[in-house]
Amino acid sequence: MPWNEEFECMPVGKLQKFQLEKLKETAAWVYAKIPFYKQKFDEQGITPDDIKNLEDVAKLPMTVKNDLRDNYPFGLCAVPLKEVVRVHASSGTTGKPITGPYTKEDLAQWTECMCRNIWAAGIRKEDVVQNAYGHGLFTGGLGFHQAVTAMDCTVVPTSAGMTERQITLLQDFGSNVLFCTPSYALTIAERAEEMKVDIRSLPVRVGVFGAEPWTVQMRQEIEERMGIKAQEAYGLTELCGPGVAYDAADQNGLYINEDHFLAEVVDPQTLEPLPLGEKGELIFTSLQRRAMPMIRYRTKDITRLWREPGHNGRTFVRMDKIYGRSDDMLIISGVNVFPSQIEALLLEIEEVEPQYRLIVRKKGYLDQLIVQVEGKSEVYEAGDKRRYEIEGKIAAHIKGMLGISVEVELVEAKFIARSEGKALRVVDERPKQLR
Ligand code: DLL
Repeated sequence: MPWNEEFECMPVGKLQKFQLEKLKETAAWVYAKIPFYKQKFDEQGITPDDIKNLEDVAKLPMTVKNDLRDNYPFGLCAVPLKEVVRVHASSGTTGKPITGPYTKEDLAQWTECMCRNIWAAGIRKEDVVQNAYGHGLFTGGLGFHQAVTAMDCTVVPTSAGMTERQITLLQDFGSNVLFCTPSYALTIAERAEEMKVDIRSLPVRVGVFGAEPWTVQMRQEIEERMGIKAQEAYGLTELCGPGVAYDAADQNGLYINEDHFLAEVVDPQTLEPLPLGEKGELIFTSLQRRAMPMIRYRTKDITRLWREPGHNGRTFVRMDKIYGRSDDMLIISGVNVFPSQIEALLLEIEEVEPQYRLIVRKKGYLDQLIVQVEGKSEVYEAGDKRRYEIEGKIAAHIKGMLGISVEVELVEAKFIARSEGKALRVVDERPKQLR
């Protein structure tokens, strides 16, 4: 399956007409099939017939993660289970998991959306792909698997973990494509260095990374360390998994599969829609899903959207790399800070490794941020004086760029647990009621 030129390059007016038609269909579908949505529409005094243009999406009620938890496992499913051919789920860190059921058509559409992502990364039938996303309930493994299978690539489904074996298989099979989270890509690169394997000289030439926030600086770090191009995948279980948005060879923003997902950006406090270009919370309405459509789903992901002629004639609206999640935003000395801003600054310091953790504590009434980052071994081993010097340098850099005072702890190699999936970057030690 190649890319979908018809939709990916569709003139915007025609695309928006298509979106409107699908939005009306989806609203009618959820209103008829899902009591939860019927009730929400009724409470808001709106029916599917009130949707006359795309902006009318703003009249529809929003859906949040708790709605999915409250209706666990299949309360938001619009079809009987016998029409569901797959169920994925995401564990989340608190509470019940949320489910992602698919009809046969949903699955085919998801595969097609993923093929666009993989094609845009320059991957073709001849390629040998090592898929190190977790296989199972997580949408990453199977989502990528089914698409490369549809594209007739050679797929090696290693799943995540057993890092030494990942490296040995990369060597033995000569895979030239790697799929995993960006933090796992770093773990693989580091382990290869320890195994004295020159990963840059292996045939791997491109990776498709996603499932967690990572900065442009982190992308460059991975590209340099592995000698590859690092492309991106974005998505969430609630909408299908990966396949919602992806970048192309120009690595200039992620194209949103707009024939399937209608994107809005809203002010996370007032929930008012924001114009293109402004930073806010990303909201999605699925346009073609049948088993579990989503109406104005609040992703909590912060980004901005823009539209301009794209790579190879693509017309889809683009989103910036995710800056962070609104629930990961820290308020330090009155300044809003995303972990990604700290990541970008740490990666500018040559004496440290790209392995860090942010610890948030309460000190009196104020939040206190402790930045733990691994020093390069020669720096860490040079003794206390050198360590204090680097800690001071990092703190001053952060103060200079973000205006906040943080405590920096240079820690030794391997102090920070290595990730095989989504990295844990923030440890919140504040009492729950004070967060
Ligand atoms: O992480 C789906 C996925 C799998 C995407 C493989 C890409 C690759 P969930 O586990 O439900 O689904 O987590 C969704 O992960 O709301 C974002 O906060 C974050 N996320 C996903 N992709 C990116 C990305 C999968 N490229 C949540 N950049 C989303 C930043 C991302 N954050």
